[in-house]
Amino acid sequence: VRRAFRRTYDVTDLAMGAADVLRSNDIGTMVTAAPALYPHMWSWDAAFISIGLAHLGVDRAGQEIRTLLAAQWADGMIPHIVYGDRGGYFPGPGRWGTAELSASAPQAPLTSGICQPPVHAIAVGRILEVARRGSAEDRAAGEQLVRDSWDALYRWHAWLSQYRDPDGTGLIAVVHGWESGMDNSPRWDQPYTAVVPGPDLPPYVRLDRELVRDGAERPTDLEYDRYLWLIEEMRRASYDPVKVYDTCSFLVADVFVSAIFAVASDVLADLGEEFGQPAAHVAELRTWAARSRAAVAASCHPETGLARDFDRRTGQWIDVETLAGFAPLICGGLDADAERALLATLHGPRWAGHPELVAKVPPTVSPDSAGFKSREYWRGPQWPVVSWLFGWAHARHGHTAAAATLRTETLKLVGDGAFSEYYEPVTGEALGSRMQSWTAAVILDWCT
Ligand code: 9YW
Repeated sequence: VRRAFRRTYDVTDLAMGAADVLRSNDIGTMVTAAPALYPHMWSWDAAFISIGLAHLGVDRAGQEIRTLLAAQWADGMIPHIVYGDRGGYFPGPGRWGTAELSASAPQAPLTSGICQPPVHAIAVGRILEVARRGSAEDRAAGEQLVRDSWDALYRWHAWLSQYRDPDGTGLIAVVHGWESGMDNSPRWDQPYTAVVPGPDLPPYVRLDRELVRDGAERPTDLEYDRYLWLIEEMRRASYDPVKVYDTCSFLVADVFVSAIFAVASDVLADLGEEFGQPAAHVAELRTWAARSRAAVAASCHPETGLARDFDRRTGQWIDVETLAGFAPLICGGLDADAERALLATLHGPRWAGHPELVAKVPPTVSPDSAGFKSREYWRGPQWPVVSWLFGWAHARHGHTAAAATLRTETLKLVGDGAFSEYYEPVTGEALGSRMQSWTAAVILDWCT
């Protein structure tokens, strides 16, 4: 029996609820990604969280970015987790061992040894916009943040270009599904078959299973074995980015990360021009942006029009239909007809406009696709944070009406005030963690 979905929301109430979530997850210099399930700082979460924080105080938003950048590795990588001083998450810093094994990793704070999608320049740009709507102090704080973070963000983009696209193809590779941010997406099923955990995989105990009762909402144990085995491989390469690229059994050019890299490089170049940063660095960012934008467009399947990942180990395109296929809508680069067609597909009856959905929010996998699992993490549920990213990109590329629809439909979805990590698309049930910080942050941005 389908539960009646009658969710009404009040924008002021939602904004107040979102602000409460951010405040209560704030442990001082970091807002943890979620209260119990993720009690540390995650890289791309921190970027979205800082956008939400900007509405509570530009200084506090800047502090979040500064906390993250203080953990940047000497070679330029921004790590995917910055550990706070609480435990409570597996794998913790001991499992990674980055401070002992890597020459580039900081001794403090402790971090993981991989990265996440480069949305940070987008966040700094958005914080500046919010700051410029505020007081003279807000404005000054926003501008100071750009000056203080620009070079670190440039070095981060340079790291991605040098170590994750060494041949200059425009597609940025990931060495772990976690780096995509879409951990167990069906995009990774094929490449993960080549990740074969050895008998010497050290034993471990999952903590997430105790916090999310319904195991069907989280990745499986086999998936976790593979996730952990990749960490062993990287430990053996001492997290040297060249060795990892050459030896790791998972190496996939990620079209969604590449699209984010393209548009974020443009945002960073714009900021660099405005704030008088070195012209040579700005020019490099423009080159990377153009190259990645073209590569994302060139990856599109000739019939479906969806962009595709490329398995660098097997030399094969990955023909799996997921939300990541709409990557060209994040970075642009298609001709006008193709862009309109892709936009229509995203909002049409196979995706966000699917007649079974309670809110017209893009699901991570189409309900019409064989791989659709309505409750399982990145295999079907709707993620408000991803919806915000598409909305931001729509607005940037002039698709104003589509941006407005994503906003109202996502607000409807989260109208229960749980600020969940993800939602069941057919019933609207809140899934995963409640009081998830990045969900609250993007809702606050949309409601303010
Ligand atoms: C995990 C924090 C992170 C996100 C990822 C998401 C999830 C961690 O949570 O990964 O243990 O499952 O997949 O994108 O950054 O919110």
